[in-house]
Amino acid sequence: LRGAGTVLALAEEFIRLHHRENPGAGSPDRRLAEVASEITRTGTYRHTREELAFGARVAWRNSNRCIGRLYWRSLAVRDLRHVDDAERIAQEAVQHLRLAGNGGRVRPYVTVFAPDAPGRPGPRILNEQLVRYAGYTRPDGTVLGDPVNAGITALAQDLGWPGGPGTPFDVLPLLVEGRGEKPRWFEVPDSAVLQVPIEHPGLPWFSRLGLRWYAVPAVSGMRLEIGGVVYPLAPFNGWYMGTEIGARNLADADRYDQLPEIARRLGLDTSRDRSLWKDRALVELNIAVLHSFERAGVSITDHHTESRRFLDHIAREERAGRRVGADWSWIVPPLSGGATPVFHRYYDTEQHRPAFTHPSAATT
Ligand code: HEM
Ligand code: NRG
Repeated sequence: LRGAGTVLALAEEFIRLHHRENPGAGSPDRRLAEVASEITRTGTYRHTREELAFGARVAWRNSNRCIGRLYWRSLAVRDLRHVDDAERIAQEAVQHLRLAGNGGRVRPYVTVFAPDAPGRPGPRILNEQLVRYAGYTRPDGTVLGDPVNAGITALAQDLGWPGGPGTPFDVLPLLVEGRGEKPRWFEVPDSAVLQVPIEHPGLPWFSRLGLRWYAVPAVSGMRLEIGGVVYPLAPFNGWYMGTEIGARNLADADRYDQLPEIARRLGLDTSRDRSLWKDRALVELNIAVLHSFERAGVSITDHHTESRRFLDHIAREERAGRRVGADWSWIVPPLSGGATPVFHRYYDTEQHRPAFTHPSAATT
């Protein structure tokens, strides 16, 4: 929890930033006085709609792990700060998926729900993302589905979710904690979850692996912090970079672990590391992911294009007088790192505010 003094200092820093970057908003002095008196009275303050939209866009701009920041100005901000009950939150989260999915032409959105206030924590969604695939733990300890979601799947079942059809790609319900309420589960309708079956442009057997992924990565497990105000529920999305799916989600040994099967079907020698069977399987899987999304008319980017754009972004920001923070180990793609330009340099690692933060991370 933050004292009024910290809130005031963070608020002042943010209001000054907002006015510095938006000369049309006029002199900051009046707004600063207003905010100071509101914080003295209530321990917090209400952002204007302009401040909220600017704060959310800058939080994206400041996301050091994100390679996709070139378009930070185009983030669409849904102001739902008046919504704090589980039922409405579930509805609006589903609406977020529909708006963002946009029939395949994915649009970056953030939906901002009620903020924390002194003694009155805001609502939350316990899922890491609005769309996630269940991971059912079998009695022998193995997992059907996505092992990364085994914990939330068990929690959903504890809360009374009867479970899905039992495929490796069952969409989990949303576990929503309204303000001051216990968590409840809400099914996400199929019609709101755009998904892409994975096939390969040159390998007919590939589709028989039965792989798929969802179109919209909508992160719901991070908090949005703007000028000392914490929005614990502010799900955001862009579109996928192919490697997130093809080099991690479907490939990692502790996720869908598809490389051994793909290598086997490619007829590779999996008994020796130096046959590079993993590398060859990875490339085919990533070709399949990009091809399938493109064919389905669903937005996706590749790691070469996105790396170039990210360096453009840094150059453009520097021309605007701003230093871009970045986390090398997250920015460099998990496939062909050294073949992308983002590999061959270092980055400032300072974390600027406003920011998206993990609830577990230390706060100032
Ligand atoms: C992380 C790409 C939009 C905020 C990432 C990562 C990638 C990425 C590849 C690394 C993920 C990983 O390794 O697990 C993109 C692309 C976008 C996009 C292609 C297309 C528009 C956005 C938007 C926001 C955002 C709209 C916020 C408004 C973040 C944050 C992280 C991240 C906070 C770190 C997540 C974490 O710590 O787990 N992004 N992004 N990104 N992105 Fe983006
Ligand atoms: N790697 C995760 C998603 C993390 C965020 N990635 C984005 N964000 N592209 C996964 O589900 O694979 N975004 O807002 O577009």
